[in-house]
Amino acid sequence: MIADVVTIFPAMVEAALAEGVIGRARQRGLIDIKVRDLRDYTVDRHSVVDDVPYGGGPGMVMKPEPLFRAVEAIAAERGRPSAVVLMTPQGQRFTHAEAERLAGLERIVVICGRYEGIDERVAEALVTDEISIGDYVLTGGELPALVVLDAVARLQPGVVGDEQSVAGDSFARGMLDHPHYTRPAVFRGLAVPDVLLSGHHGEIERWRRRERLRRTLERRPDLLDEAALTLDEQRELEALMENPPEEKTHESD
Ligand code: 4FV
Repeated sequence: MIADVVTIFPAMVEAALAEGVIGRARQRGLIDIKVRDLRDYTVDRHSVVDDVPYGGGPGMVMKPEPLFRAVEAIAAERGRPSAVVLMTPQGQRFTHAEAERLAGLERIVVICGRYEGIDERVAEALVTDEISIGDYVLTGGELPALVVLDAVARLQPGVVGDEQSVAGDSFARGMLDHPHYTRPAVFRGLAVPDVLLSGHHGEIERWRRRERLRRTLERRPDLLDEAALTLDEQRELEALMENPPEEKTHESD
């Protein structure tokens, strides 16, 4: 995975990409993410990246020239990108499936907007994918870009130590994840479910499967329409729908 992020706040993006699993994967050369300062692609002595909106109205708009120069310079240096992604509330909603699609591409460029947005000619002539992380307005595209880069990078081979945890990704199978517990077995009177202490792996897997289905049914039934359920899961789901477990009140959890 080769990615370039174009932003007016490179330090903010670099800081987040330097830590944890992603930071280690970059050090190990498993993924190659470069952070580009948009101001490096301005030609005026004030490194101007924004201007007033045509037609009036509040705020500023990001100018097309620096963004075109940035993407063209990156393409000249790293090869033509497989995708130029613009983070925007007007984009298609980001999903696990979208993360898997982007993870399969060789080179992506991610543009982080600021101000009211970017000149539409960038989206028309340069951008291949407009992606939104949710129906709310942020002050900038940097956090959305980091969400996408994190979700895509962890799908790269070797990035997440135990491949199992990626293969078992909840959304990879279209369901919510089962609950997780660790020591102590009892904390403030709250006990870990006995089955998890049983060492009975078959029972433990059945319990986890039932919990994934129960939670998905309760919290995100919409996911079940798309979920690729095994025969056992389908049977388990029918059983859950026939006799839904009693409403869980907080302390009984
Ligand atoms: C956003 C989102 C988002 C809009 C104006 C940046 C801001 C500012 N991006 N998903 N939600 N972007 O709110 O992706 O330029």
